[in-house]
Amino acid sequence: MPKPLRIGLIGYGFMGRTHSNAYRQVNQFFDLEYRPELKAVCARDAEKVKAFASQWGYESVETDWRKLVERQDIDAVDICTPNNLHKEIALAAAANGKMILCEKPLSMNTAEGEEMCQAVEKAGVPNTVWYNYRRVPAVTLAKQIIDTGKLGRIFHYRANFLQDWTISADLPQGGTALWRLDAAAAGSGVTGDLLAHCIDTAIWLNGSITNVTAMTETFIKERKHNLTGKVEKVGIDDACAFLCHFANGSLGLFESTRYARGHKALYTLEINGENASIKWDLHDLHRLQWFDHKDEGIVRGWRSVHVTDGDQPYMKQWWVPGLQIGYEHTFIHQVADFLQALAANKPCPPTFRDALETQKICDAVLKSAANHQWTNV
Ligand code: SOE
Repeated sequence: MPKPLRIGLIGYGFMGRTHSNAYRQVNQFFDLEYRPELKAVCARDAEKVKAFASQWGYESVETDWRKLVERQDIDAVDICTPNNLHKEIALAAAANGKMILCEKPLSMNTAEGEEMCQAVEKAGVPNTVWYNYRRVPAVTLAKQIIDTGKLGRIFHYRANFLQDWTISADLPQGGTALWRLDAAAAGSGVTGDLLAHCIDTAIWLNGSITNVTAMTETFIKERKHNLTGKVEKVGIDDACAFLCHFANGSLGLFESTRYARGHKALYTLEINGENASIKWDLHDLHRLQWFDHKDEGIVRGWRSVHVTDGDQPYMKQWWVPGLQIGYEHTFIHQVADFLQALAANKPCPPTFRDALETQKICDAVLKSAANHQWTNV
């Protein structure tokens, strides 16, 4: 019988749903020593949080997160709040000896992130940050291939994360769902929200980034604020692009925007090595595009590998070869990995310390954009 791991979830928006779904499904598909138990969910609106609890099967509700992190019947706190609450909650949770699963980005900035790392390290509590795209089977396979050295010397790393949902000037900022547009709640715009994903995957696949040069733009300068009712200056970056050097000598090119009309969530990455190249696209997430220069010349070309076989990452837990999984499964994989790491007394990457590296790069990007200068990470 798996041991229970009693979860206290804080925040029930989009991410609260993806995580709850993962906790509920993980033991149906993975053989694990632990089983998440949905103990409590917390949010300020009592009626809405009760409805969420009954929909997802949480045993109880709280409307004050401080109560939740102090509860003796909670083992792990899952932080799904806007970014400006991550630090305070993580510090309190660590002080109460709770394990922490924190939504990305880790924090509003590096200084906050450093405090969070110190808190979990001092308390000795297991911790992880939900950079879920690492756990798309095709992306994990890319990592395995790169680690064999098959690509040879790496020359280029390219990534995009394109959306179009904030183009309307009538869209307000702040409040439920729209806190991502409010700098006070989010810290930054696409840099912390979308490029952070690209950076996390990039440093995992291609190693550390040493310096950056960036530009940002805020296309809509003022929006009505949902909490104050007033028209206020927009403080987030609507778009951001940066160039960088990786420590392995390769060059990086990253772009993210919420103003790419027609693109809803197009995350793509490409790596060009001396011997081979890899491409991946979130809209076709099972496919890993692979070009191997060592192939016989007359048939050499891009191969489209459909990553669904039992010997490919995570897939033997699912259906039969050829059948697909989706976005929600990346969160299930993360919970499975967290529970396996817990049983083995090992860290589950990205830990807070790993995610701090992404935070440092985001800060360097924003600083470079403000100063118009190359900036060291
Ligand atoms: C923003 O629209 C968003 O939901 C991000 O917050 C997520 O991290 C990303 O995976 C999809 O887009």
